[in-house]
Amino acid sequence: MERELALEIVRVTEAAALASAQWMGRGKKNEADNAATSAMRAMFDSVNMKGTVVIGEGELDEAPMLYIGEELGNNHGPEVDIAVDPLEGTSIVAKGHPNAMAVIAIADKGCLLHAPDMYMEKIAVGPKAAGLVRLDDPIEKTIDIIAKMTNKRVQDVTVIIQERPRHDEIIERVRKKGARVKLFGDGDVGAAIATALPQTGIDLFIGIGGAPEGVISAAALKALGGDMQARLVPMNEEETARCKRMGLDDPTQILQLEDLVRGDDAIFAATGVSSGELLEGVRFLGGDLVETDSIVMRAKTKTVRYIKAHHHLSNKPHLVME
Ligand code: VTB
Ligand code: MG
Ligand code: MG
Repeated sequence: MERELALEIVRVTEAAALASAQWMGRGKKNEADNAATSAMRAMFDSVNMKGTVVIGEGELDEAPMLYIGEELGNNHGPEVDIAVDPLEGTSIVAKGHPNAMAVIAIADKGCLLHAPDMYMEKIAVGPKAAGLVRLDDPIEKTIDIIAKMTNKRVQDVTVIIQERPRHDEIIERVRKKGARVKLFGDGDVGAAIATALPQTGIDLFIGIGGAPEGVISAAALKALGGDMQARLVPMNEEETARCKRMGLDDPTQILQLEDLVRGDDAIFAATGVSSGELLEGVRFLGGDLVETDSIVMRAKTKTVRYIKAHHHLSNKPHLVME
């Protein structure tokens, strides 16, 4: 995969963030999501690649844009699979809450798990504990391993968990063990990636969230040298059948990082919409000036770039909210 693609992709997440940030706090999550999706879709046309959406906004008959199977790019350049979440955290943007991002993961054709839109159990850690944590280990044991590998006291180990009733038991056990719990409302891509960025102080991400988000997170964790294990959680016969159709004979098998994203030719890019663990959100600075913060990384070289950009909305009328 060509390395220029990494910088091209940031332009795409920036466009989605710029468009959706204008919807922040307006209580309209669908409008925010649509703005991100159409801005992202339009920008993809100019990218040098022959891409196919494998994780997107839905099946062909349910999503007008960025649907699974849609071809993206200008047809020149590498053949790649694309996973997108134009607005990871639609309801947080609607409420003006933190943590929303526009995200894309790209890998060589055939290298991203074609995760259906269902729940997935996930555990993620940074480089220091990579290869040492297991989804099925008791959480108490996992925390001990992390304390040892990060040279932290158990009471300083920080576990990030999505605030949902389904996580009540695990939250209780982490607290009993004496570790710190950081709860978040929405957006588990940022939470999973935060474990692999030392400046966040977050050591472990655990819980059940979206499977598409799991694959996107995995691309970033690969580039950051972190680790992840996952398992799909089909809730009914139909979801089980969907897992089998995508080639998983045992839908509840443990998926390693390598099963989620194969090889090391993967790129991850994100632009903050509202401020979160890894990125600041979009700032409207007055006049037509808008500032964005993005992160882009490549698994092959493990280079991580933080890109701050100043945009002049008067030069991007197609991204301005009507
Ligand atoms: C998950 C998580 C996402 O929505 O899909 C979550 O992966 C949905 O969980 O990051 P619920 O069904 O409990 O609401 C996000 O938080 C945002 O898309
Ligand atoms: Mg989405
Ligand atoms: Mg999402």
